[in-house]
Amino acid sequence: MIRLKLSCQALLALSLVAIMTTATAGGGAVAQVEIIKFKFLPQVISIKAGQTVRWVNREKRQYHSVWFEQLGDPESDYLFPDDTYERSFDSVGEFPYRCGPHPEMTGIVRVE
Ligand SMILES: [Cu+2]
Repeated sequence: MIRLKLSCQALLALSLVAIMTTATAGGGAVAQVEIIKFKFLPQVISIKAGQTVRWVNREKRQYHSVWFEQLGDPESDYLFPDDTYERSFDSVGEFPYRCGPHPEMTGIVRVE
């Protein structure tokens, strides 16, 4: 019984890995920005209208946020290490954003 439970968990973990790999593989609907050493990387990301951007905090300890202040968005929740935030973009344009606690941390989403 215990054995069966374990293998179910292993299967679930494997399928989660598969799903995540698919989502981040090139050309998918989700573009990824990593947050590391107080920087958004890439700092400028180009996507197609309708695509989603996912921010992932890769810091060891530091939290950050993603805030499209100029769009009138509320600031995201604080992203602690390994936390993610997603936002999709339907209209073409250049959308600057920043980190709430660190105003010098900025990035741009360019929607084509
Ligand atoms: Cu920050």
